Amino acid sequence: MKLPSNKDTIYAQAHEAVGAFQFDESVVAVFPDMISRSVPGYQTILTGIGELTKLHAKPDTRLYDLGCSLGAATLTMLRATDDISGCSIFALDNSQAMINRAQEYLHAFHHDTPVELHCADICEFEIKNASVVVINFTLQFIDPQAREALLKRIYEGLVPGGVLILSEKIHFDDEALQKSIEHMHWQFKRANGYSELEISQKRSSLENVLISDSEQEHLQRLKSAGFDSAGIWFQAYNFASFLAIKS
Ligand code: GEK
Repeated sequence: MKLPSNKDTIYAQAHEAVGAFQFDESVVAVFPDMISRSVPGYQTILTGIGELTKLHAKPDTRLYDLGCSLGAATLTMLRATDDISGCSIFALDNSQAMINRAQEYLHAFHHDTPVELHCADICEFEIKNASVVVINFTLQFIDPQAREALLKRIYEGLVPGGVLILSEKIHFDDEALQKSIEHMHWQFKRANGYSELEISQKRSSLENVLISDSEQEHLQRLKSAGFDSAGIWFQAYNFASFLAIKS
């Protein structure tokens, strides 16, 4: 199910000075359009989150959507837990504007699994008795120094057999590879109607806000957090989703 959205034109006009990107009201109004025209494979990842949830969610456990924005992943997890008794979903975001709108969408969708929406920092919220934890394109906005501690807390909060689904924009340490794959991403944005001005202003606004890691850094960090099994289950250009399983 696609969430309704206005067209993203935030960077269509030249800004005198491009400020740091913020998840405010103006972004909330266009968010589903923005993310699906900017992140290759976004819808496929949402579908995959549903499938992986069906496979790994256990009765009487919690599921978490950390950095839920408008709740797109929460909705796919809700559908996937229809037949699993005693599950509850905790969806968190530290943008009040996102949480308010997510609340409206979730209200309009009938479901049996209870959902708690919280305006909270994912680095501080308690994670326990979890069978599925999703972080869909949010770790990249967390202070790099705080990332390992967050993953460790997630690992500790998972039940045996529980999984973390982590999607991120990644970079490549090899310069030639990085250049070519970044080109593919910009072509994807052009094909989706973004102008050169929009692409370059958005890029400036995300500088020092979205800090990516490489595939190797992610895998190393997941291992240090305690996960024995971890790997990429989906990748489109420089956007990848990892599955990590607690044995
Ligand atoms: C989706 N998962 O559609 N604590 C809580 N939330 C945070 C924090 C934090 N410390 N930092 C950033 N956020 C969604 C898409 S968007 C990805 C996630 C993107 C929130 C922020 O407010 C925003 O809503 C979200 O993380 C990132 O499947 O815009 O590229």
